[in-house]
Amino acid sequence: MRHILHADFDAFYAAVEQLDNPELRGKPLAVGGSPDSRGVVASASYEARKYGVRSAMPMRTAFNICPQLQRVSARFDRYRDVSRSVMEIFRDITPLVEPLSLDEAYLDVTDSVAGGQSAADLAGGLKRRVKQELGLTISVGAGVSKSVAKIASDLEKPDGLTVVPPGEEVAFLAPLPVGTLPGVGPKTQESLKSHGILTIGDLANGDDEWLLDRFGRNGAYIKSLALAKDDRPVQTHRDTKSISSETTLVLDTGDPEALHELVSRLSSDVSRSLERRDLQGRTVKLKLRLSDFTTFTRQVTLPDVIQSSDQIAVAANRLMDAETGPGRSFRLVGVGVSGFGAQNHSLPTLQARLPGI
Ligand code: TTP
Ligand code: MG
Repeated sequence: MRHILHADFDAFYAAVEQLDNPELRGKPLAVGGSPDSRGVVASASYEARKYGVRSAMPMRTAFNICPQLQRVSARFDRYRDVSRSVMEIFRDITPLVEPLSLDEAYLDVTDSVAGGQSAADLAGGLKRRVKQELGLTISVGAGVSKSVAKIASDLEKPDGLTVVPPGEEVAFLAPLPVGTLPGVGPKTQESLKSHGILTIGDLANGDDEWLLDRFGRNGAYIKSLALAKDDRPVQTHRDTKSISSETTLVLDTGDPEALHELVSRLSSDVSRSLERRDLQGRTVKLKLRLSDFTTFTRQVTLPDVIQSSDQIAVAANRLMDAETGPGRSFRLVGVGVSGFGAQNHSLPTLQARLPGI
């Protein structure tokens, strides 16, 4: 049996801004773009959430529903530093840390629990350390699987701590709305509702055939999550060998302009994934499938690590240009970045933490 913690900062960007600027503390705050330039809310403080302000909301709407709202622009470098520091605290507890984004991670604490520590104590200790060393609050969930731990961490936000004891996960999940499950988005939720499936418990008792028919393999997958069957292991960065994104075209094409556009879009997907995981790589790979299904890859290794969408697109499009030609059309294009080895996580983290120690 595994023991997994899921930790997630409360109102991450907004909390960092309130930490750095005491005048913003206790006030409704949104971090994001200006309402004049169609900005959106990236993060809302819990004070702002009382008025209904939420992530991804247009900033103009946020000001309409909360006129006294304070707004600041995002400072990504600062959030990245905080993220590195918190991941280092997590790695002090276990080397098995899987960052999901700058502000959340899974921790596999199976060994510590086997050694006699309780998941509740480990989670509580983690929260205390983060508060002491970084001045910020995280919410932590503990359970025997990733999905249970993740759902648990969200339950008592902010500053939450929810432990689901082994064996109680099905009962824990049953009363929650089905949309709480990772993988059940608004559309799936709507469709499930039309079939009378409102809670995770309803889904756990759902008709296999209907689910398969309606959602394909994802139907079986979400039902297994509802039954608390989830044996995905925690994967550290060391296990992440590459990040990629690919698309099968509706119509095969050899048009250089269309291919450039596609490669640029895939590059931006890859860049976003890299940013979320705080990874940079040196090798850019292009995967191609021709109309006759011949599949091959081309790759280039650069002198320096890269992460930005433009840098990836330049390298990938150069590889693409070498493959386009008369009579050649493509049915699949993929872009990937690998070669993360050159990156050193611990150095900047240590520097960022020194002042707090
Ligand atoms: P979240 O963890 O989803 O949100 P949060 O930390 O602000 O609030 P909480 O966890 O307490 O509900 O996302 C982490 C950060 O990612 C968030 O602070 C800002 C950024 N983000 C965006 O930029 N746009 C978005 O739409 C979302 C959801 C998050
Ligand atoms: Mg968060």
